[in-house]
Amino acid sequence: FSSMNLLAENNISVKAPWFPKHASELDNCNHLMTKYEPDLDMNHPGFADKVYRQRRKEIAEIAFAFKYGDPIPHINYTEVEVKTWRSVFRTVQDLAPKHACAEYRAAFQMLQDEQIFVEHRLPQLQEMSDFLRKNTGFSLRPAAGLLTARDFLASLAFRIFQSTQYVRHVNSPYHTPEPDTIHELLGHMPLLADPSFAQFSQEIGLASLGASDEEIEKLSTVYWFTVEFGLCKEHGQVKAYGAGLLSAYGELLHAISDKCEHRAFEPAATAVQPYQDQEYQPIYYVAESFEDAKDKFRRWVSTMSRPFEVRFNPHTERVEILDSV
Ligand code: TIH
Ligand code: FE2
Repeated sequence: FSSMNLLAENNISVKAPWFPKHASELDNCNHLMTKYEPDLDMNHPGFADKVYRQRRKEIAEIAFAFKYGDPIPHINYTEVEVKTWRSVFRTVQDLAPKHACAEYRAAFQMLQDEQIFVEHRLPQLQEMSDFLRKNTGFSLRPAAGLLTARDFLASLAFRIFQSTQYVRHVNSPYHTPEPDTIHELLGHMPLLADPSFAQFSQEIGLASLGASDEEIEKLSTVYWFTVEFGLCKEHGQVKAYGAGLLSAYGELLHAISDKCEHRAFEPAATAVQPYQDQEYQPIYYVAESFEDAKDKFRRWVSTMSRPFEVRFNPHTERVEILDSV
């Protein structure tokens, strides 16, 4: 890399917002959005449910106490929580063969073969983290709730996915506007075990390090319309790969119906499309394939303004900064 110089950390000549340089610094990247919480939002099904709110607090404490290198604590899920899991798991099992992309279906099968995906119990984050590490080098950290986009995206740069561990309220199993462990497990985990998709996820994360607020907003919008709600083509048919579709049976059926709009995935346009996160999406973006989405994304990222480049060193779990001149 003749045109690039490896910079010492204190040598960066340009001001950029702080970002983690090592996976252990993600201990500082756990800032939450205060939005749609059972304690604060009257529309939340848990708002009037004291037991549910207490449970959420208990599980949130685990995430706040977690430090890099710790094993992820085991949760004894209650009968009600297992019942919720079972309902959602069954709908995914029914719909995935027809509507999920091939990469999702393949990983789902592996998870069933390894007895991690079974209907009578929820997978634990630690066993899921071990599974991902074997397949793509991704691993998990527990998160207390919806994180700020900057913190969430930064972790992806280190192939670390911050995952909630609590369960949605039993009264709304088929759609919830906030992430919960069922969404993470059924929506995100299968694709994080796919090498090409894992690479795409990490590249969004790397692009976010030190980016301006405006660029973070664009990157999280791209993330929203791809990783969360993306559709893709497969032998001329439209399939789902977005985690928010694969964990919400109601929205999956909506996304493949004629009640919404499908547009071709084009990062520059997708990045500025306003979205809402309380109801089903009115617009979905369709990628030709993960490889194609990655190519387009790379080309678009290279037009961003950041005056340095970053490179992840998997041996040290450190991000190296390269001055691009
Ligand atoms: N709506 C999803 C579900 O019900 O499983 C959860 C989320 C997707 C995106 C953000 S939260
Ligand atoms: Fe998600």
